[in-house]
Amino acid sequence: MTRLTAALVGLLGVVAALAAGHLVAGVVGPSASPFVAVGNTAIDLAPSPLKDFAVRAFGTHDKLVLLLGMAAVLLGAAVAAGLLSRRTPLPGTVLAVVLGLLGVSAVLYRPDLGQLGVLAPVAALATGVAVFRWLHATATNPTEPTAGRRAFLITSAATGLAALVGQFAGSRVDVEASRRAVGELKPASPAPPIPPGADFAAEGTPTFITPNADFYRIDTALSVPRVRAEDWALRVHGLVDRELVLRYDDLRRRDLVERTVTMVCVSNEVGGPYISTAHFVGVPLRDVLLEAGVRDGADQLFSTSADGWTAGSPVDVVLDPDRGALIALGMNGEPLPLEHGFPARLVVPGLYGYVSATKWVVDLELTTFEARRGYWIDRAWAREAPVKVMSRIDRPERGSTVSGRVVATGVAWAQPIGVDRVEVRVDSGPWRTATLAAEVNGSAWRMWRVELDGLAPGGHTVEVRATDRAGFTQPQARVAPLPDGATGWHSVFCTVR
Ligand SMILES: Nc1nc2c(c(=O)[nH]1)N[C@H]1C(S)=C(S)[C@@H](COP(=O)(O)O)O[C@H]1N2
Ligand SMILES: [Mo]
Repeated sequence: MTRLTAALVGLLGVVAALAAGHLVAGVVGPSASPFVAVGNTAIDLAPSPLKDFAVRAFGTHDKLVLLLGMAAVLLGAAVAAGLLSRRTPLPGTVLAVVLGLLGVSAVLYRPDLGQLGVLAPVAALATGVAVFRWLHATATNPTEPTAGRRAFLITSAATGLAALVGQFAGSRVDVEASRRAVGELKPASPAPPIPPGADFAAEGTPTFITPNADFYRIDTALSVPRVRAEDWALRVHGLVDRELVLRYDDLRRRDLVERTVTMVCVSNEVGGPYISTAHFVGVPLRDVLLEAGVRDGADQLFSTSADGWTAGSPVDVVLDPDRGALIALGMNGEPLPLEHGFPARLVVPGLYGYVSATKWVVDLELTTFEARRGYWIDRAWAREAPVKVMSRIDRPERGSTVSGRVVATGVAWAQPIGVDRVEVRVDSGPWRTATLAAEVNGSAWRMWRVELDGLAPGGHTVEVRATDRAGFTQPQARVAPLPDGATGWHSVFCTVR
């Protein structure tokens, strides 16, 4: 066998195995696909410092980096095993079995997959071994060199084709059709319209409402959970008077409410981008919890998503009628996009996402903070995480050169009570009070602007700080996001021409 053939045999064996696993996963659950399951398990098992580093270094591309890294390792191993197998098919067979078993253990470790899930990696293992050994035998057939070559080519083409079919067939759980079939989610009480002048978008702030396509996305899911509305149910149980099981239609037929909420991630650095605002439509979480009847002693609402991710929120917060926590079904006039939690998610104003905003939510358990710990709590993040008052400078941009009249703009937030004041200073000079845009509500961000006149040519440092409605001013000292959110003043260096 030539080196090239040997490498190809190894490569095709692995590709065929992945395709078979993916194909079977299309039936037993997309996240059972061995590649995805191993990736998801790697995410869950990765030590917290590594995960925090990945988020810092690659931001929301961290998953792509992981997938590409895994693909590179896998293809490298396949080629190496192929090259080692020029005399005997043993090394390649061993690799196929080892990778298959890795897939099996990853699937068994996933909390969201039933026993049937192992069928996907088992199919991958069997296909990998069979295809590899068949190609190997064909390529090394000494009696019929031309027939052998032809058979090899045909098998290779068939494997490639099967891999393609596997890619397509594997991802066919028709959740898009289910989402389209939902139609309009018309709120009985719509949110007040956003007043004109609620943002300074023409001068560099974000638009007040973030379009769904631009809404920041943070989650541990390598493949977005694909739950159809008609298959979805939400169980409410634990320390309650009566257990509830709510179906999608049960919820959407109620009087839906719409609320304008700014969500923010605890991993957002000072000046960072993981913050967005939407009109969320759904059912008040409080109403559902009161229907179930929360028993004394329950201090934690423990929510679980379809993929096994969990979060714990304080019961007094989610029961607070002024807080307005939602079981959201829609966002900005559409059913939730798949990556933002279709069919349903939680939205709790004033709490960071990791302790409240469970996407693809399927289970609400009333319990205690003693009894259960959410996903990130065992990974060094704080149990209670209210959003901290914060402000960000959007203009002038960091490192930019500006000329003429300098207008500084940005956003500030202090959910759920709202922003009272934003101040800006240049080169540690006196604080100037910024003009605030119209207030929408205390749970949404507030845009600000200030004209910085009389700046001499040269470099300048612009700093910002916000004060909330309780009179608490954002502290100056920089604190990293871990364990309960960053603080410190955002500052930007720019040059005036
Ligand atoms: N199922 C699930 N829900 C989740 C998460 C997750 O990893 N899995 N991440 C949370 C975090 S950390 C944040 S900040 C918000 C982000 O919501 P978004 O992606 O819709 O902006 O979702 C929360 N809900
Ligand atoms: Mo987050």
